[in-house]
Amino acid sequence: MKTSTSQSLFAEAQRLIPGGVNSPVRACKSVGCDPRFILRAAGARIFDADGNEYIDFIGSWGPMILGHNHPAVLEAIRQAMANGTSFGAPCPLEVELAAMVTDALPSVDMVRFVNSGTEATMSAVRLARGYTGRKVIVKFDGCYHGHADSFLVKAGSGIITLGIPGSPGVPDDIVRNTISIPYNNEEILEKTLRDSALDIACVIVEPVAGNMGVVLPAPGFLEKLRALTSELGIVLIFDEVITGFRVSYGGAQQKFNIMPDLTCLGKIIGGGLPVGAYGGKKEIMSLISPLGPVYQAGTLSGNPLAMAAGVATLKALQEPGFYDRLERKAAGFADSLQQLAAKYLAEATLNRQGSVMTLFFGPGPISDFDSAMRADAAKYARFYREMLELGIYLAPSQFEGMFLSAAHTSEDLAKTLEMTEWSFKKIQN
Ligand code: KE4
Repeated sequence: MKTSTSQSLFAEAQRLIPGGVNSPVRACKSVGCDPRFILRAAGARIFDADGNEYIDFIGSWGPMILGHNHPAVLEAIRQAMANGTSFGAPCPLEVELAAMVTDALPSVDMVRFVNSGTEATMSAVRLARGYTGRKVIVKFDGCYHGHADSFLVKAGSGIITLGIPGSPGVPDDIVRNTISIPYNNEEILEKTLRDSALDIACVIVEPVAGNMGVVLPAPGFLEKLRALTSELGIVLIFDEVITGFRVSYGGAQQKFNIMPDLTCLGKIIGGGLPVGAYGGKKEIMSLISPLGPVYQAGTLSGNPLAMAAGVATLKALQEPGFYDRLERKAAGFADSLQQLAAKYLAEATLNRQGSVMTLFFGPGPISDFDSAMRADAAKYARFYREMLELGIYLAPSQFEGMFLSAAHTSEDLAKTLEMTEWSFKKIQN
């Protein structure tokens, strides 16, 4: 593939932007190649600056469940744009999207929109600390909740991908108030919560982990987590930035029938524009300024264009049968991928929740950070590079998800499987 334009853009970008990217995982460092600079996207496809076309399985890291540039989303943004891009004042679209989110999630009585998943999770943790008067938060190894200081302890996503233990710049007294324990380990969970109950403000969890690769909750794990946090008066925060409106219209909490105290959202609810949100029980959300004393604010929160994109996206997701069709498509693709992996790879484990999945190049079962780390990231990197050259755009990390959308056709998936078989053969030796 010709990549000279991307290469020269990357050289210039590295002069001006740390690592040449505005988010580390995009630098493709862990998969041993330079990033392709993308000019445009449509449906299940993206097109780079050298004119190369790819079938896209990143989908902007989750938002593009409808596919890129869905006509209804584009039209909604166009209409909103004609009225102005930002008011710094409340607008009707915020109310409309808030109503859709609270209707979709019975555990969410009230919601506050922010501009990113990180803002959502950091605000939810501040709120939990304000509500309980306690300082300590509990997270799970390999889960990623954005880049706020409290979360950069044994975190997933770019932290795993770049192999860094945490991050300089996070003061010890912040780290001291974050406990990170193994995902899916009920025994350690119970001991940790009971030993420090009086100090723990909240547990924040990805109900389906997506940042150490996709890792599903073990049967009973989320139920145990809910029972313990309820008993001990600890706020349970579901970080549904990936799973919200992805694994079902009501998110993982609907799928697994668990009512968290607070929920964090992002990605899909912005339809590709910058939106995050946190919400939950009125008793807790009432503490948020200006209603209550816990402060949180944002210049562009509730931005009309982003709200319009979110409303249009959620309306499209309400189409009868949307999730059933996506599930059938994803299940069929995963089965075929699993068969190819079994045929060509010595060790492979496919974890999937609906339309988000990860093929680990390592032995299963993969149920937590340590087992995910057994995967052969170097082999994945070779696979990634082969697929990229064949026009298949995967996550540039073994420890991220692969996202299918409504826009992926059966021909797209058949071609992807054909290219996968070709790539498996190439990396075998
Ligand atoms: P943002 O601040 O990146 O919008 O959201 C942070 C976040 C919070 N919670 C979960 C479960 C998340 O997955 C994320 C962000 N996801 C990563 C990819 N797994 C974003 C990609 C990137 O960092 O460039």
